[in-house]
Amino acid sequence: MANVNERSFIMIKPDGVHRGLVGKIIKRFEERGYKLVALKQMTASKAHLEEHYVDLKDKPFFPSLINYMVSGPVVAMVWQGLDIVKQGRAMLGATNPLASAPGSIRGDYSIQTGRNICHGSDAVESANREIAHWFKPEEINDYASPFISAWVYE
Ligand code: IDP
Ligand code: MG
Repeated sequence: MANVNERSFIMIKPDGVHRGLVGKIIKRFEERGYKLVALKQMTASKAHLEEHYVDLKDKPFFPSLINYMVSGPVVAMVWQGLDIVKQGRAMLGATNPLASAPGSIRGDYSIQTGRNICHGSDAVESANREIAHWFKPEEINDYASPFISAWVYE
């Protein structure tokens, strides 16, 4: 069943913020036709990031991943629209920028896996978990957008 209210957690990592790519990344999702329903900049704590990446806690790169992610502010967002989880992953590109197609965010702006600019949820279930981890319910704006309803969807 088509769900135009599907949500994904998309985050610009500290390298993306430092490199001034926030506007460019937001623009790609806006231009695609997705709706921004939550956004905040924050410097996340180590504990918060360890919980976000809990599935990776046994990986050898986990400590360096956490050090990278606590090193500066991130821009946390919730984007909404049809197939946003899958489309968001496609727009980001592969985890390793070497495998990311030019035209994707990672394929255009990054070179190494450990500095790959952005995060996107990999499934609807993980999106729901991540959104609840980063945002309070009242920080998410459930608003009608007549232009999107009429001109992005049939
Ligand atoms: P994803 O971000 O594409 O979903 P995950 O496998 O969930 O990829 O890994 C989370 C993040 O951990 C990656 O985006 C990247 O920043 C980092 N990472 C993953 N694999 C490696 C690695 O082999 N070396 C260094 N960092 C890695
Ligand atoms: Mg992942």
